[in-house]
Amino acid sequence: MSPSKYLGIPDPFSQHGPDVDHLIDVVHWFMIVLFVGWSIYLTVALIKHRRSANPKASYLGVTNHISSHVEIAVIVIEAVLLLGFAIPLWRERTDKFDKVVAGEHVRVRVIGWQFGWTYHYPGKDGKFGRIDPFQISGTNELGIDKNDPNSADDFTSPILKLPVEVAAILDINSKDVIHNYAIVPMRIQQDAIPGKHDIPMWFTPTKTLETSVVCAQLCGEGHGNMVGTMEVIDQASYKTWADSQSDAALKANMAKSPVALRWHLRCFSADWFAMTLSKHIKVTACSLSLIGLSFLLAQENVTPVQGTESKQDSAKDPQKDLNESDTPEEKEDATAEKIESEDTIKVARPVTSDPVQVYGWIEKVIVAEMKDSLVAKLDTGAQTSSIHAENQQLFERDGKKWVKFIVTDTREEGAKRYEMEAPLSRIVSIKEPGGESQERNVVRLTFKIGTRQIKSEFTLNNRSNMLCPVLIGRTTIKTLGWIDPSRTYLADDKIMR
Ligand SMILES: [Cu+2]
Repeated sequence: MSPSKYLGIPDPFSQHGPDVDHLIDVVHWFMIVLFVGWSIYLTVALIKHRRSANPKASYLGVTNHISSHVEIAVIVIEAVLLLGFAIPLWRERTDKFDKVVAGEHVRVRVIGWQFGWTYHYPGKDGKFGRIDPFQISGTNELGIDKNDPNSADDFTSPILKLPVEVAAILDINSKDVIHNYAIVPMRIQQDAIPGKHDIPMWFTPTKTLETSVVCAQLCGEGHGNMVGTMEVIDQASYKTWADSQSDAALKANMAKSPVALRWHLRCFSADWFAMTLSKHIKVTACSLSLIGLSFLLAQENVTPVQGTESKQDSAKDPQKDLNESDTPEEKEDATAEKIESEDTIKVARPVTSDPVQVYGWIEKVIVAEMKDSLVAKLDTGAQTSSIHAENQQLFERDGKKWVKFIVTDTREEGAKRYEMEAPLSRIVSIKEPGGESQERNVVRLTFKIGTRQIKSEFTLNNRSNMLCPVLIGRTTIKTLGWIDPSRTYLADDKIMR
């Protein structure tokens, strides 16, 4: 009889699963023996040493050594459990890892976030693209560097698919807080620690199944929603699925064809061509293809310098711009310069190389904890976002300056008034044409637009005579997507550029 059968845990579906269950059984048997033993001892002690049978207390107490022997036995059994079962099981996990990496396996990166899991597959080339946290955006949620040739056939999936009877190595990481990736039927779990390195865990599924994966670490209010799906399928179906996903990703990336990828592909085809020729011709062909390549690049005006420039642009932290207390004039000049230099490129440059969401020039937004939405104008002519705020009051909290203010819909008479508080980011002075300069408080607020939730700086001012109570400026827009100035309210529709 195994106690683990009565604990409500599902059957094991991994090769090492029965070993874990065996350990659970041994520990539980030991606990049962201890429980029964102690219960008998306590009952006997209560009856034997009751007050009516022993009116006079004994000052000698127990004279035999049975209790010491029992204690030694408990220590020995615990040592056997640790040294004989737990440590060998752990050793098996860690020592075998190199062999697993060397043998046939499937490797997937598992990224936890508040609140869900995303899977990053390396694609047909078996190599993961470089990860750059600064490139994380609404359309590139893992920050996969599209300029890295290894990322060309990488794909992501919202569910984990694995082939049966092939070792699976999962590299666990997190985008925000500490999570714990747990697959109970596989008898395995691992903390997901945000940071530079993925933490690997491995197992071999023995049977096909569809099951849930959970977060086993309290990680925030939505922790309970961190339930994902995992499918173990037969090897042929897995190969078909993985290959088709990889091909589709490669095709999509080729269509977008970032500079580095084009470089890579040109070098690759030149290499292949050269390999088919004889040794002497090979050298000539290589040098020729190199000369041709540089000529081609020079002609197309796609210089490597521009490639790095665009990479730096997309890698730039969008929030950094918001924090900079830059003068608006300087910013304008820089933008103008950039537009001029891009005149030679005939296509519009997207925010990222992925498809981006298109928004109307007017959208509904929900600011902070508000129950009703406010109408927002998306204005690429304005740099910073602003919001209509009444009764602004500065106060101090924990040695920091905060602002208390009231937000309300200026377009509706008697609209609900929301009292808000936020730490003061900075104060800007704004010069109205022909007027005196005015100081305005700037705070960081979270708002929802469509399915996106964004934190952005807002200038608090009186917008009662403006068209909309909220204005979204271009520092925020550039992290959102594209604007279609001929339409309104597109945020809820998935319209992609
Ligand atoms: Cu979690």
